[in-house]
This record gives sequence, structure tokens and C-alpha cells, in this order.
Amino acid sequence: MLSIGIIGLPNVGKSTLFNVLTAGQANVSNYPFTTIDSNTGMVPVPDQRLEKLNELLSPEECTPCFIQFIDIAGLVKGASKGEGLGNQFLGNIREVDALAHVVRCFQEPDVAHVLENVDPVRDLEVIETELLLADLEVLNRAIEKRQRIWQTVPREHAREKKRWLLYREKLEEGIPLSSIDLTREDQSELKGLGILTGKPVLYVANLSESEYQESNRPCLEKLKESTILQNSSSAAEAVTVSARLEWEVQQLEMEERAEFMKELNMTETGLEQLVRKAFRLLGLITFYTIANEKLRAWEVERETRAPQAAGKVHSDMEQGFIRAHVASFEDLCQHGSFQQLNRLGRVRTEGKDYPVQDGDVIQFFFNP
Ligand SMILES: Nc1nc2c(ncn2[C@@H]2O[C@H](COP(=O)(O)OP(=O)(O)O)[C@@H](O)[C@H]2O)c(=O)[nH]1
Ligand SMILES: [Mg+2]
Repeated sequence: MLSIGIIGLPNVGKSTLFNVLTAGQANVSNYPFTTIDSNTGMVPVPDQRLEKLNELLSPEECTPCFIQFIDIAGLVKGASKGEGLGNQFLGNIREVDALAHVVRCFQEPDVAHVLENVDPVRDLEVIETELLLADLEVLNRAIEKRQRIWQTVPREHAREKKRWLLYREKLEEGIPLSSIDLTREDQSELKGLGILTGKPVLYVANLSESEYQESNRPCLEKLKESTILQNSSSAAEAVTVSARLEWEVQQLEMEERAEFMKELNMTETGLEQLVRKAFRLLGLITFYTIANEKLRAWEVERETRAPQAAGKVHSDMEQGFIRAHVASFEDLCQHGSFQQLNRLGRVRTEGKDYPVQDGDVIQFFFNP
């Protein structure tokens, strides 16, 4: 399950956003997840295709993907040196797959700003610097520990040494590690080391209610021009919300929401926007399975092959994988059922090299 840590300075709207995102918090008993506390929420991923399939096929069960949000408190200037909730904060954030970095663009004189005035670009830099410093410390400690083994068996660890020293060099130059070329293995190594700047970041601009509703958005424009965003591979995935407005929308009955959202020029909820952009940033796609009257959505990384996708469902299915029968979501919607698609010859048989596509509906065959 994808997990996203919400970070940012105090009083920027993190908890407001977290509460909005997790208001539909799920409690799925057959899911082996850690306990959900007040700072952690597990939320069903909004998925219109799944809803459509559910309507069409009326299965007994319908299970969406889930996403976990963690409201990470306590990041202030000096956090990397253990100020405030520093260390605890840094512990929480090390485990997540991606960061949602909330930046305050709303004014609101009643809500104090820890650095006195509202300045999203400076705030961004303050947080980014803390992450860089925290990483440098972690990496230096890791390098220290490896010195001996690097000396005794240099050949075996040549690549590791080269990479780690490169990381240190970049961090010292103030460059977040997500902006250098990282393979999936590099990324998971960095995650294991507890490196923060290697994680993909979704920048979330929390706008004032008035700026949100205008097409002229000076504060957002300023933010988008900041060097951090310009140099980031995820600049295109910047998320624009007004946490306060999102909260107001949520207070309404379902039927009234659409109307109010239209009035506010809100085309998507914050959750929909975050999920969509997070999937794109992380290169995730969704496929669907229907078996024994159970319809279910699964997320995988793009280019995942059929057996590994089957392995998401059950490890036996990966080991004993024989073949997959695949239909597209569009075809299924158009023709109404798998049987009908079979008759029309529109169900493909795919083998172990097949890269699963976004929107595939798959039946796996395997040797138990
Ligand atoms: N006007 C306005 N106020 C907001 C917005 N988001 C949060 N706030 C207010 O800012 C204060 C701090 O918000 P909170 O979510 O607790 O910030 P956190 O410290 O980052 O978790 C609260 O009083 C919120 O109501 C917003 O989009 N607009
Ligand atoms: Mg908070």
C-alpha cells in the first residue's frame, strides 16, 4: 500500500488537510495493516473505473486500493539537530514512499506563522534544508560504519562506495537525491538507509479561499517559480488546494457537494488530486481482477510483468503462473461481460513477459 507523509512547517494546514483526506477513513478487517491512530489514516483510493465495473458486474465484494496518509508533526528549523519533535518526526517520515510537502500560501492574520510572515518560497527552502541536513547526518554515519568493510573487501563494495560518496557530495552541494538518476534499487536502498531527500515529493500549495477561486493566483505563481520547484522532477505534479474549503465541502451532504464544488471552481477534491498526481509521480498503474464474485483493484509499478502482478494477489500465483486472460476496461464496459468478450475474441491470452497495462482486467491461471 502506498504511504504518503504530510510534512511542512507548523500552522501551514497539514492537519486540516490530513483530516479532510482521511475523513472517509477505512477500517478493513481483512487487511493486515498496522493500527490506525490519530496521525495515520488509511483511505480508499477514489477510482471511477472500479465504480463502473462494480455497477456493471455486481460482484459480491468490491475492494479498492488503499493509500495511507501520515500527518507528520514537528518539523521546524533545527529539526535535524533534534529540536522540537525532531527525531521522532524524522523517524516517522523515513518509512513513507512519498512526501506531500504542504506550503502555506494563505494569509489569515489569526493563524500565527512560525517565521512571522507568509513566504512560501522561503518556507520551502527551510524545510528542504532540514531534510538535506538530516540526510547528510544519516549518510555520514552510514559511511562511517562501512569504512572497514570497504577497506577489507574493496572490490565487492566498489559500487556501493562510489554511490554513497556521490550522494554525500550531492547533499553537501544542497542537491536533494531525488533529483539525481536513481534506479528502483537505488531508491529502495536509500529508503532502507533512512534517506529523506530520495523520496518523490508532491508539493501542495495551500491557498487562501479567495485565491483558490480566482484564476489569478499570485502566491501560487511565486511558488512555482522557486528554484526548488523548478529543479524538481515533480514540479508538474504540484497540488493546489485550500484545506479550509475542502473542509467546508466535506461538511455538506453528498448530494450538495457537487453543486458547492462547482460554485468554488473545484473540479477535483484534494484527495482525488493527490492520488492522481502521486500515482503519476511514482509511476503506478491500476489493474483489476474478478474471481469468485470478488472484484478488486490493485496498484503496480508501470512495466510490471504478469507473474509479478499475479504475485500481488497471492505469492502462489506468481510461482505457479501459467498465463493471464486480459481484457481492457473499455471493452468490458462496452460489451458487458467477460463471457461476451470471449465470444467476440476480445480476451487476450498473455504469458510471463506481458507488461500489465493501466486498466487491464485480468484473470490469472496458475498451478497451485
Ligand atoms: N484561512 C485558512 N486557514 C487555514 C487553511 N488551512 C488551515 N488553516 C488554519 O490554520 C490553522 C493551522 O492549521 P493546522 O492544519 O492545524 O496546521 P498544521 O500545524 O500544519 O497541522 C488552523 O486554524 C486552520 O484552520 C486554509 O486553507 N485557509
Ligand atoms: Mg498539525
